Order: sequence, then structure tokens, then C-alpha cells
Amino acid sequence: MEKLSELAISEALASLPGWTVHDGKLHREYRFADFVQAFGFMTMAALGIEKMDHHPEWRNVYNRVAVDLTTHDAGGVTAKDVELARLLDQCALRIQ
Ligand code: H2B
Repeated sequence: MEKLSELAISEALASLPGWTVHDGKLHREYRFADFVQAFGFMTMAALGIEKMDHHPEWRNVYNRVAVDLTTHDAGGVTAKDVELARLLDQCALRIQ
């Protein structure tokens, strides 16, 4: 899988509100009502993540989940990261 160009990343971000590029990775922070909802989001997303065989770098603190997406095998952002960002947004919508 090839790294996306900066232009392709900006185009993808136009349809991913809340996402930015931080340290060369797609980045978003989700905030939920409480820890149970934040953990529920991660649990729900885990099934799709495993199916995709593409894994986020993510960190949970109480009701927040900070996510960074990059494709380690490609050394940058690829279409798989964009696909994973969309999957995570869908899961978050179902929880919030
Ligand atoms: N996730 C991410 N984010 N980047 C990868 O390069 C990657 C992955 N590689 N999940 C996958 C697993 C690879 O190790 C397996 C063998 O497909």
C-alpha cells in the first residue's frame, strides 16, 4: 500500500471533520459521556479493526480517546488509514 501525497491527504480530510494531521499521522480526539462509553467505543471498533487488519495508535484517559493513524508498513498515511478513520467515526456516532 502506497503512502498518500499531501494533496490526497488534504482531500480526504475535507470529508473527515475533526481529523487533522499531527506528526505525519491522521489525528482525532473523541470525547464521550464517561469511561464506559469511551471503552464501549473502543470495544465496538476493535471488531472492525481486526477485520481490516489495520490497527490504530490510541490512548484512553477516562472519557477521552486520542487516535493516531499511520500505516507502519508504508511509513506514512495510506488509504487504509482514511478507511479506518471513517470506521472509527461511524462507531463514535453509534455511541454518542
Ligand atoms: N496496522 C497499522 N496501523 N499499520 C500496519 O502497517 C499494520 C497494521 N500492519 N496492522 C499489519 C497489522 C501487519 O502487521 C499484518 C501482518 O498485516
